[in-house]
Amino acid sequence: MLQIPLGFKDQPLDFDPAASRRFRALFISDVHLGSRGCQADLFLNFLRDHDADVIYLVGDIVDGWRMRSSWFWPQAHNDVVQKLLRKARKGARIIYIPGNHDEFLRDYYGTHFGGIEVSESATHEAADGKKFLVLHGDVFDVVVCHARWLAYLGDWAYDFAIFANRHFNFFRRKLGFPYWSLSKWAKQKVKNAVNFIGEFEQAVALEARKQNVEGVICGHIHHAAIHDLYGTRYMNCGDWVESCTALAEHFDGTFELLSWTIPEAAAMPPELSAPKGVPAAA
Ligand SMILES: [Mn+2]
Repeated sequence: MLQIPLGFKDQPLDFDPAASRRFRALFISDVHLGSRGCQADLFLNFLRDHDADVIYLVGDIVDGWRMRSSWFWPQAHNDVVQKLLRKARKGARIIYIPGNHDEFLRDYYGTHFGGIEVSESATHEAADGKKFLVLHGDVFDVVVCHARWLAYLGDWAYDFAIFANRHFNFFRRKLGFPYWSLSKWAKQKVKNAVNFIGEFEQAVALEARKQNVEGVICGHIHHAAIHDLYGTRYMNCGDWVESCTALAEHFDGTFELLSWTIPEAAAMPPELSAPKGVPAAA
């Protein structure tokens, strides 16, 4: 099949429908529609070529926190929403688990729009019967920031911190404060930045162990991964701002990280190798 350079609005896209990749489940997080960093053209392209029986939107799909201050909603962002609604109409089950950037959707747990269900978290049962907790992951920010203190204080402090964090950003938003970013915090504390991915992964994996499931599927830190380093299976979808990755479950229950890149990018002149009108990630 001919691969057409991706992410170009001014070039026709002509995918062979027969060549589309079909999965049992797809997990996508951190698309950040409504922000300038969002690689909507690439994501749209990915959606055209990939399909699944169940699609989990694992948070921060829409960047609502930003939209409040400045409206940024080009056609490609609209096309992504249309494409998802269309997939729902055609029979895919789509479950939207809000993250911290689209937490305005947290008022809508248990409801659905255009066939897309909104839920705080989900348990995904793989083809082989193994169960996985699906959540965005921002509730663990507090654990990452205060890991040493919480370990010292014990289980109740850990549980309380997660409980408090669940409401922390909600009140910040209601009071009109700017969004508090974990990654910004980590970058300022250079020593912690090295460990913060590991600490996040550890906190999320622990939650899977507590809930007695095989593992966890999350997003939030924009770092795709599949591993068993912390006693349970940890899988992170990555993001569509920098890395353009998604997690897929095959029909036999095995999982794979998909990286959506432009095969011809290396051969293209540098000014053509990035989607137009998409500046570097904020
Ligand atoms: Mn997030």
